[in-house]
Amino acid sequence: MNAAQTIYLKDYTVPAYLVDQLALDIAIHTGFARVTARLSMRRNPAATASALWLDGEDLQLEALSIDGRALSPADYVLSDAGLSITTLPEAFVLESVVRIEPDKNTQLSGLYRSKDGYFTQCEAQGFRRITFYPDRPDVMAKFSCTLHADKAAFPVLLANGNPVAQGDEANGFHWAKWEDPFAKPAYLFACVAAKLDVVEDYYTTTSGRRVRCAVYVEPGKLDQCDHALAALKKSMKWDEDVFGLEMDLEHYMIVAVGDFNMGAMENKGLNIFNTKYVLARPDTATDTDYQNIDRVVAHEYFHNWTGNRVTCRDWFQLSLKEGLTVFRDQNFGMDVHSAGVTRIQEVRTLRAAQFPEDAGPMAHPIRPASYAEINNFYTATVYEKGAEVIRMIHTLIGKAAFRQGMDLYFARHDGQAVTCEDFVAAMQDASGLDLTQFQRWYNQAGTPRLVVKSAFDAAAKRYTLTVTQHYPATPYEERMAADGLPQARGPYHLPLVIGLLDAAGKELPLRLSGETSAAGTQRVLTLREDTQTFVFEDIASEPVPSLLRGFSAPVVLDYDYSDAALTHLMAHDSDAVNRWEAGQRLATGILLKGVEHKAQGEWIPAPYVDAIRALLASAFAPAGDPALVAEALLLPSETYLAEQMAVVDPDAIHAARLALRQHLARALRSEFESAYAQLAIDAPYSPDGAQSGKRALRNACLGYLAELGDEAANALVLSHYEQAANMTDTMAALSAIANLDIPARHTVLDSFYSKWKHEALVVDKWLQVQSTSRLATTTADVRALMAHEAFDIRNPNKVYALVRAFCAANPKHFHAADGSGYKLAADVIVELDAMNPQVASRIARTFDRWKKFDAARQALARVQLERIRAHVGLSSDVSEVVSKALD
Ligand code: 0A1
Ligand code: ZN
Repeated sequence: MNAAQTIYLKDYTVPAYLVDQLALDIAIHTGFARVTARLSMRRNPAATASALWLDGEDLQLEALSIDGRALSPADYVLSDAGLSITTLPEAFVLESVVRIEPDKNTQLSGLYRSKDGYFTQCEAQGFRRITFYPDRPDVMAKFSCTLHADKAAFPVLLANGNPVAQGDEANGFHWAKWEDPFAKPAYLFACVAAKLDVVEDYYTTTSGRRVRCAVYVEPGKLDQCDHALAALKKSMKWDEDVFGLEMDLEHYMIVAVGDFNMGAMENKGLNIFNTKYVLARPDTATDTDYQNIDRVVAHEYFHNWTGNRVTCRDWFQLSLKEGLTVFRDQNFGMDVHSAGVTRIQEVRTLRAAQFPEDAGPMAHPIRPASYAEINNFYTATVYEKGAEVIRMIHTLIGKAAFRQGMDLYFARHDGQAVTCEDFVAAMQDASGLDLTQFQRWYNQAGTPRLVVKSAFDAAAKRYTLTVTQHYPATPYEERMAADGLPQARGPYHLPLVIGLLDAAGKELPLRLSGETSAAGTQRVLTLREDTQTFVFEDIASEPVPSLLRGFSAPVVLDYDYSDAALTHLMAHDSDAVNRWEAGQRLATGILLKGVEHKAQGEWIPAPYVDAIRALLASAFAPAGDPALVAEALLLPSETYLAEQMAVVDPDAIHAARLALRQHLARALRSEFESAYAQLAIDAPYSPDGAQSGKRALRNACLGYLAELGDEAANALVLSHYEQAANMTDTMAALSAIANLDIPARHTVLDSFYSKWKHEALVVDKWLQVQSTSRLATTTADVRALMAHEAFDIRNPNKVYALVRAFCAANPKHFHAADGSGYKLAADVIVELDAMNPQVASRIARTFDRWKKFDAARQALARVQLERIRAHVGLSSDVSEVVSKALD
């Protein structure tokens, strides 16, 4: 653990030595493992430096030799961070033997123990915790890996690539050797020695390669693998169909592990997944879980090209692989589920997670110019905003040119470690569109605000839109300037997709001044300047503009819509995102008024209730889409509302949102009841779009009815729970029950736990409904649950379900006026930091927006942040987050 030291993109230099081959040998013994690494190295002709640097962390060096000649400690310099050697031949074989202690590895980075065996996680810098190595993504080598372990305890031995040999050894051990034919950076290495069950299937690629697809899971869980395996085959087909990209190995393995810091990892041919994104059975997983599995399986699979075949030159370029791969998995999601719903969910996530990040102390561009701890940069900005940036290129140049750009990118860079500029250059060269200015998206932090003004000239039948960009500097720019690296700022190049609706809701043909004829009813307006004006001709009456369709750019759109205009868009816009968005704007306006008046008096307009009634009815019209209606019924979250306020009042926000839900429930009770009855499903469970959409709407109706709190409503919720035949329905009822202060609450929660205590992922759901409950006892309940047998602070999923959900998804209690929520978070961060800094740091991020609250809350948060910062031995992960927050 060390104090945060800043690393700069401008200091990048090429590695002094390259590795052609790496032969790894890992022997797992009781209490320790011995790792022998043979690196075939040569000087990098492009380098000026001549010293060799090998990263190494928590390794006990047992032997080191060059070309078979043992080195003595006088031949190298060894520190906590690695090893350097100055005198070396042009080419040589370096062999090291180290001892490591995977059983004590609570960080879950490098080689570590989980229940069923040993697993690895090497991104970003875990490989250096396995052996001495130039652990940087621009060093790509061909790996072989021989594993040795006790055969009875760890019968499955896996590594990247192809199995080439195996055998038995003395003392009940066995061994297996794997070879990966593709050169790769160390962060893509993986191995597993465990007791696991496996399910297999085959996929034949267009060019005829037969790929063995295998999912390995904890013994006894084979009945929860089908969906992940099917998702893998769907992803393989999709990448061939859409991008012409085929699987390049004969083995594609997914291994599920219960202890994992993140979602999943794209190691070449051997993905390691959090069980959360593999295991699913109708009675254990919700529709959302099923969809997430599709997306994460696809994401890791798509990395095989965008990330593995072409990787990142350095970690500043992380969005090169992540933004692009998220964009690809989003499009997969839009193709295999509903396009509209998928896009709406993305917009919601972006606004809930990324916009606040861009507005807070950790603001950074998708390609930051500096960082203290790279693990802190696996962020919503690098991933989700990164995907939006790729989507804008796609919108600006069009689908066909985008595909040509991808082809050119692979033609130029297959097998290389490259930069974001290389990607943009391929897109520019393929399309002919100048993307120089577009690159600002890679370098500027903060969410731009587009202020749009409209003017209508009835006599001239002319409609004018004036768009002004605002992009004030963020703490990131201030920090860079203080470091002597001022960042130039300027307007963005972005696509603003629009349409115009007439009074009947019809889309108008769009002819810009100077054009001879209209070109359709939807246009991509290109913005490049601080202020631009667009004039539309032949507009007979004042239209309602539908702006930023499909959320065509990651910006805040500021246009002074009347409530009537929003209701009109909600009912008629052909763009699903904007229909949804109109409803969200309307609700946001009402809720902020409610917050201002502390939900007193007549603050809910009757036309809004009518609009919601019409919305619900539209689900049952011939072309109705229940899934979209379910999305639209969901009010803006408390966190989103908080972002809209100058000084956040979490109690007033909670009260207003609850009051609006209760008001709608009372006003539309019979509509919700009849929709609930009509949407009952008889068919056997399937997570498909049609069925899950109906369930989502039915459960949204149940959620509203549960707000009534009378006997009939409570009885309905309890009977929904009793009759639920799948986890989606069970959780819909359970989360409502968790908010009710009724005696049945305890009985239900207790019986749920007894039924599911042996299914870790279901226990996580049980923890989370309690940590996100509204009830006044929640903070005390979370403390009590931390001492429950179901909780384990060393398991990231448990910490995320109980603690992170409390901090991030229960603003009323996290921001409690007495500071009890902040204290709870800080207690966990301090305790966890010593074991798993990455997870501790993720919890610390929930303090990001503390300066938006009132002075009393700020004072309470500051006490906790300072207490964390002062903690002796604090990790660089938490230190970076807390120091930036306190700045
Ligand atoms: N590359 C993975 C995410 C990931 C990153 C870091 C990890 O450990 C610290 C694990 C996974 C992905 O994008 O899916
Ligand atoms: Zn990824």
